[in-house]
Amino acid sequence: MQRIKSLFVANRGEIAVRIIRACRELGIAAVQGYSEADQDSLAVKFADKSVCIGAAPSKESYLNQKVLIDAAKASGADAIHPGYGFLSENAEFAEQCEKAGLIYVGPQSSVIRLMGDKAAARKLAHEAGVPITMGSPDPITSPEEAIEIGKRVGYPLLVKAAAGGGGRGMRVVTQEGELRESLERAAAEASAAFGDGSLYIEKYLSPVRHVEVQVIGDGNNIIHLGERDCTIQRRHQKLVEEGPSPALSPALRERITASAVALARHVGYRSAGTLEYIVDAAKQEFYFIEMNTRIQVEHPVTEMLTGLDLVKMQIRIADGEPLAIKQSDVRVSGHVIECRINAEDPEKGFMPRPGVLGEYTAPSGPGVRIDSHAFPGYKLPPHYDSLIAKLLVWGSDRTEALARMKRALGEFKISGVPTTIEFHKRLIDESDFVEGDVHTRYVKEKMWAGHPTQHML
Ligand code: MV4
Repeated sequence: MQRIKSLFVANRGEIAVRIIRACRELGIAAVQGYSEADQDSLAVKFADKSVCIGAAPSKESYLNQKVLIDAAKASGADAIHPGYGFLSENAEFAEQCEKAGLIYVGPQSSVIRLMGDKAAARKLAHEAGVPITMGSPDPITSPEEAIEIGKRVGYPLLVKAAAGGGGRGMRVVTQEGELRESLERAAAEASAAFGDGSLYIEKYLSPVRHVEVQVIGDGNNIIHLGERDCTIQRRHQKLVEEGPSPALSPALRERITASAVALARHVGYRSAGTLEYIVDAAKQEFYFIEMNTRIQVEHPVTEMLTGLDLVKMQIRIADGEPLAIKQSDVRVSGHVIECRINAEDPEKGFMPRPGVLGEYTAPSGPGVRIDSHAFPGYKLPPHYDSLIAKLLVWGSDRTEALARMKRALGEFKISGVPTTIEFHKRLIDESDFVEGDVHTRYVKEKMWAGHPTQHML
């Protein structure tokens, strides 16, 4: 007994298109909420119905909770999908949807709230037996307490905002003499940015890789769908994701995925979620850092590796269906690489460069998937992120995937805006990347050394 007959898409761009496609395959009508800047978007063209939800600035449209919920109700939708970014990890929004009688496609609002507190999530991980870095067990209450922790775990330290995440509000402290001032500044920044100045402290590990485990559950049956390696990033913006991670031995993979399932089970997780870890490849050790309670940009990496449709699974679970598969049904096959094609200028610190696309010719052929909302003549609004397309390739092994990505990048023709295509072409020829020998500071230190940066990590 399918309850969801019509679903409201509270997002834009490629993920809106992705959600509409899932709805279409499930026989669910899709209602697209769009801002004035997105009137001519592919999502509006593909949806069964569309509703303008306000002006171009996100605050007046994609972040306007009341307008979105009212529009969803007025359209007759039974459910709402938040996509990624915007309101996708806002516990208040999920709760208001539930109160308004809309099925929220995502975890319970209580779980979003729990994991949104990154200090609490760290503690839950510890309870579930998941390794965490040395540091404060709770948010710190005084500079003296922080100094004690510093003496115990040693420097460098990383001061993190409990309400932050994704690298926002993080600060490296190299010695005790800097600690007081760093705490003051970090607390002030966190208060201003998140309305919550709570901080916690961890030993800063470097160099590390960034590996995340995809989980999906119905609250009772909770499984993992393997990992993705997102080490190639710059200023916490991911540029390339791949799976399986070239840095994990089979034994380490077994442990990290088992730990993710243990933590997801500990909170009775429902929907798709991702557990982020940092991995010390040399020592073959891993540490949980945070959990994302949304569908992620890079979810198609996992879809291509497993043959599963994560967005359809999310919708079915939200509709009350039990998860249709068990862990032993999941097979990760081959190797997948995703390159984010952004309208950015890598020569200018990856500065966003919105504009109008002239030519837009996307690659295709064996093993290629493109998730995009772009087309020739598309005007990229300056109000949102600069993603033009996600280019994914599958290969029977990493070598084939690399060759295929190189071939596909060569076919990709975009004019009118600078893009990250040339960056990816360069990366794919770097021996360190080919050999899988990279860390999270690789792009900054090895590939764009000497270019302007605006960030400390
Ligand atoms: C760390 C770390 C090193 N040591 N925590 C960045 C994003 C946020 N989710 C947590 N992050 C990090 N936490 C400790 N104790 C290094 C990072 C980090 C990072 C992590 C994943 C992907 C990219 C990164 C880039 C810089 C720093």
